[in-house]
Amino acid sequence: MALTIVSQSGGAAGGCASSGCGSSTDRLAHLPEAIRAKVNNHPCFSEDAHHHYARMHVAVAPACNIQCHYCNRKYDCSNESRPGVVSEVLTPDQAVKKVMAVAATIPQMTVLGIAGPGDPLANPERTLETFRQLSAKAPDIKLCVSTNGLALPAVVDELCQHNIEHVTITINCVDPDVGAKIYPWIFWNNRRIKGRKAAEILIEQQQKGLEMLVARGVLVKVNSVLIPGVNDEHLKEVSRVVKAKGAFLHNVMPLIAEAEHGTFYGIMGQRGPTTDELQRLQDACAGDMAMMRHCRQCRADAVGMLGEDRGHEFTLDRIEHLEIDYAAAMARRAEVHAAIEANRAAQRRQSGEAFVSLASLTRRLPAKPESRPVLMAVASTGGGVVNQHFGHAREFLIYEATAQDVRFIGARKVDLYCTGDETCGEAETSLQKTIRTLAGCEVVLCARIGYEPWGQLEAAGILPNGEHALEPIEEAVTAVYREMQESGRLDQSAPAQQRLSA
Ligand code: CLF
Ligand code: SF4
Repeated sequence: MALTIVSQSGGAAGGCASSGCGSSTDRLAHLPEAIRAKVNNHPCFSEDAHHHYARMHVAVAPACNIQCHYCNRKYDCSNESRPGVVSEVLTPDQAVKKVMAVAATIPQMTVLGIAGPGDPLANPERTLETFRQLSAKAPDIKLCVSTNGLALPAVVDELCQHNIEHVTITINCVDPDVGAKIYPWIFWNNRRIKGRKAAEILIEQQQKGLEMLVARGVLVKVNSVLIPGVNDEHLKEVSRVVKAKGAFLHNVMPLIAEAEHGTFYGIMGQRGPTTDELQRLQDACAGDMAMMRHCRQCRADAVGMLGEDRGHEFTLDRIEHLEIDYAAAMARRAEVHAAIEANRAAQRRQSGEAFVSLASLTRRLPAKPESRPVLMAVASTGGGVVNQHFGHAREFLIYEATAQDVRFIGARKVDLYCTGDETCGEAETSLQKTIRTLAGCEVVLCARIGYEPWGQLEAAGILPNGEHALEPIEEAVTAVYREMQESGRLDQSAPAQQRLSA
């Protein structure tokens, strides 16, 4: 079908089949149907959905009512990718136009989130006006908001009126003494309040907002920034408390703190967690509730699949003269979504069958330490399949395989080492960095790979594998694990340098 954006000048602008199989493709199978329907195509609330569907943010909310020690919203660099950073602040009208342009161009975009660059609820008129217009003009788009929670209780009812079914609250602590080390001040009832008292009010409002949303049937995700030495141990308690109050998902994210960002933590030399520390804490919290491990810490104006940013395609000067036939766009979007769902069902079937076959092999083999976990890195541009050239990957999806389970444990960003231009002279350095980033992985699955990186990966104890190109990721990971099991490679312990230590 033809593209549904028309410019004014007339030109086009452009279950595993069986639940409990051990595959993670349908971890939502246990949820009530109404909740499955809410999260099925939300790339943040459903891990599987993030392979298939995109999200976008509109930066309509410049002000904030608190200060976090890890934030400096003045900093704006288009190469940056972290929350609170944005290039262009939009009015609600501009934001609505941008959302409709993106929806028509990227039909797999299912969710519009407002996440900054300040706090959306510290800018209630701009945020709610954007939601108001979109719920009327683009009813097929899910609306989502992310907040620090200070102003949340006051607007819960209005959010519900606009059909907002997904809210994220950033909760870094439930103890004001911990909070006082994270938040220097809040702005509350027209006054600046500092120290422990500020943290106490913020925590009270966050918890009240969470309870009010849950009582109204809104799905709540809690984001927590892991700050080593400040709230690392405390986050297990946060997870326990928010789960008890009905939060749907907990997303523990690593602190990003660099001196050049100009944040308090960055300047003071506060370090972020290692990959290992992050994973250990996520695993420790997972006993209490579902954990999100696929967060990419998006910019407040991000557009596209998680991990990619196509915002530069939709700057104001590019979209201002577009006329969008949204009825036609909605029809096209529905077709694309139906095709994605058919593809997801087929992938679940294939991965389920592969896992049943692995489980059956495991039962036939004598008991050995072969079910030790194996980390595999996967190069994928989306769609839930192994489909990317090793040298073109900007991130690798990390899966852990055992004879009982295949699970996604995170994404690791890398520098693009193969640019195909004169920077190729620097390729070796970037490749070495990539190999360091893949520490702990024993296999890297990709669509293709060159001779040079193949040799260097092998020398580092990481086996490149291009034999499962275009297969569903979990099916491919299961198949490689089975091959390792059959060849006896799992009989040995993983080499020391492969242990997770990045
Ligand atoms: Fe945006 Fe956040 Fe909604 Fe997603 S992001 S407002 S819930 S639509 Fe998602 Fe980005 Fe992580 Fe946020 S990957 S930073 S969790
Ligand atoms: Fe920055 Fe968000 Fe904290 Fe406000 S709530 S200071 S925008 S990180």
